[in-house]
Amino acid sequence: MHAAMTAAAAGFALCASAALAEEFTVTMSGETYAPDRIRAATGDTIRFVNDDAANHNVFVPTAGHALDIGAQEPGEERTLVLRTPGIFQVECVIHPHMLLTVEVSG
Ligand SMILES: [Cu+2]
Repeated sequence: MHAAMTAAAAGFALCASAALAEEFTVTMSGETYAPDRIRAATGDTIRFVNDDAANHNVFVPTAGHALDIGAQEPGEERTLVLRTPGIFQVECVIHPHMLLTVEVSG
């Protein structure tokens, strides 16, 4: 009885956190990420939309968050799920002046 109640409570917690997950949209336009700073929580997602005529990229050099999605062509969208708390920097390797700071709370 007690075990069953615990399982039910855990199931509810999972559903609640999924329902609360947020999606942030970052536009790559004019060789900038907009917005250039995001405060999110684990489980949230960032949707990168390339609105430029040039290829862009999502590259994260920060240890523990490292990522490189390769070339993202004009019109393409990529989604990043935030699974690890911390602060990391996103850069475009093609245009190193494109910077985005992401803060992920636990
Ligand atoms: Cu770029």
